[in-house]
Amino acid sequence: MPASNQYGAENIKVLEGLEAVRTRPGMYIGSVSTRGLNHLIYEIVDNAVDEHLAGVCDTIDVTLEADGSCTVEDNGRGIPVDMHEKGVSAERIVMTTLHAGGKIDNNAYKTSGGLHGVGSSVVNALSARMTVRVKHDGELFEDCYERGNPITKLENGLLPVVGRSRGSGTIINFLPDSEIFEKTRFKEDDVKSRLHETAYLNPRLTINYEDKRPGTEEKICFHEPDGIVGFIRELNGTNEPVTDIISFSGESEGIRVEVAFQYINEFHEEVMGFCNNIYNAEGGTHLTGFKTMFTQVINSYARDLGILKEKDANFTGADVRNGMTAVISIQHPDPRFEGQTKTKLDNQDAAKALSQVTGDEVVRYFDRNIEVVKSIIECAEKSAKIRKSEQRAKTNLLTKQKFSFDSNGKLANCESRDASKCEIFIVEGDSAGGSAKTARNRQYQAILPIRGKILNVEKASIDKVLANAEIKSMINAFGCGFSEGYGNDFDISKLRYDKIIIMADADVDGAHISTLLLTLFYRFMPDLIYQGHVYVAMPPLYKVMPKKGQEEYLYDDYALARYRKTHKPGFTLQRYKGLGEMDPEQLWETTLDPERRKLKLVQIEDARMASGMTELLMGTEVLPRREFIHSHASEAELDV
Ligand code: TSJ
Repeated sequence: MPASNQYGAENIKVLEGLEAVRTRPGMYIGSVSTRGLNHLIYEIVDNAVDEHLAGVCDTIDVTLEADGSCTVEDNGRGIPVDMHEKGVSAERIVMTTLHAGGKIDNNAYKTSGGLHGVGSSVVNALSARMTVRVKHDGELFEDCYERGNPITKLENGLLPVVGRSRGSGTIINFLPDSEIFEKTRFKEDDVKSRLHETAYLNPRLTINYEDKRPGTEEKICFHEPDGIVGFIRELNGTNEPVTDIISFSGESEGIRVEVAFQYINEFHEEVMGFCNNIYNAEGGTHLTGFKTMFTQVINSYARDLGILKEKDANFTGADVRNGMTAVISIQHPDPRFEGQTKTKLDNQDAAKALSQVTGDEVVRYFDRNIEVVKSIIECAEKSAKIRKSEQRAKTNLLTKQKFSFDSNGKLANCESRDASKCEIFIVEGDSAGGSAKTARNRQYQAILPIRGKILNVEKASIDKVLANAEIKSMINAFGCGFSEGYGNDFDISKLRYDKIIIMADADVDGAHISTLLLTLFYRFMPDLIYQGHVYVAMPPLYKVMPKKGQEEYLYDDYALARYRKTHKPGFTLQRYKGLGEMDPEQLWETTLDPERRKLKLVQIEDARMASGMTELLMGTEVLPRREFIHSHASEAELDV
């Protein structure tokens, strides 16, 4: 059989595979929202990072092109373009086969964390067009696709040469398909922070980022030779350090382990885990291995130093990590993931490896730096003291005030007690709260108005948090308690609402309120977010009333720009400054009615970012705060 015929048959199967990706894109990239869109870039960049991990690539260029496409170029060996056993260029197989197996991507350290590592073919399938260029042996090869379908004619199964090249490498340009994605504009802030993170995790890699899109033009070089030590430095920013940044690495169970940590003078704990350079949002065995051993080590020093007496109980893990910022990065040859979003590392050998390397290296450091151990123990003592007094406060809250929410009259509860059908709207401001109470479907929609700015839980001590009336009424209304570092009284099975919907104005203050609420949930009720119960309502920004035809609500400035292009001028435009400006009927139509409203499901990364932003917004530094508010003021969507 001639090679081309063979390929013909193969091709049909291939396209069926990619068609499945287009039918259910969410299954491959998580969602078709901006998150999924940005994920396309990370997927392609991860392929280049794999080449870096193979030791044959030190530079990756990522360009957001003016036409909305993205170009990723590396200086690696170039995707193999030679004849594959199936009778076509290997590059074709890589770009058109789901989970292209075999030699081509059989890389021991291939990224495969959760949603990642789905393969370049998925990006190809979800791109209106994609161009692959490979520099190899002085020649420039090219292959073009539309929606995953190859449109370049092969010559005896091989790619055409379109020019000369110097060096070797791979250049991918792709334009996300607007038939698939809700929005096709990459979010530069997410892209930049992800690329920066990648640079921290790969200290010998340089990533050149360029945004060529009109209005957001920018060029940044991400190169972080200090690696995760630099990452800790950035995470801790200008906080007052309690210790130096301590770092160590080692190998155990065939797993490479790298750890860096530092204590700062804050009631805070942030321990981030990465496996094969992919962030593990839900943590996993590497983190538990580290934490368990670290707790053991500190308690053992505390006893040796006589700080804990025989009768004293050990410090808890949370005590010991009070003030800690840590990054744990491992390279695992065969990572497995579990959890809600498949981002929780599941390999037991990773726990063993972390326990072993941490036990050896931390003790070695602490033996030589005993004053560091003492400062860490001081942090733990502060935490233990608060833990004990708060335990009492908490018992009071959960027993005596259990049903205060009904008597204080703020919560307008719904009639149904079937949690799976119930929703609670957290509404900023009494006037919007009043409208919402009138507008809602009282059968299954509850309204909880909150007043003013809620407490910033990032900075406040736990007793202040629990004393805050707004927070108390939320905890009481949700019905499932809360968890914090000192113990876990959170029981999601008691949750009284399937959806918790944050409803705030589409302006700076509203974004701020949302950020604070997300921070609260992230710190004290993270399972609400992990299990997908938290949403942000998206009230419209505009109402347009044409002279003839249907009036419409528009949800952002893009929608308005589009409307202007597609409609005759002379329509009336109403801009909503806040939810309070809508009458109950409008509020129902635009924001409450499940048939018509727009909700944004909050993901754990959103909350993590919100928690970081809270520091920016509430911190003492005035400058970044103002800059942040201004740079985000135009984003009508609360895509924090
Ligand atoms: F796949 C892709 F399109 F997503 C992509 C792949 C995107 C980008 C920006 C780069 C790459 C890529 C792939 N860069 N470098 C490589 N290298 C290989 O695929 C390769 C080359 C040679 C050998 C070999 O064993 O000789 C093995 C591999 C995996």
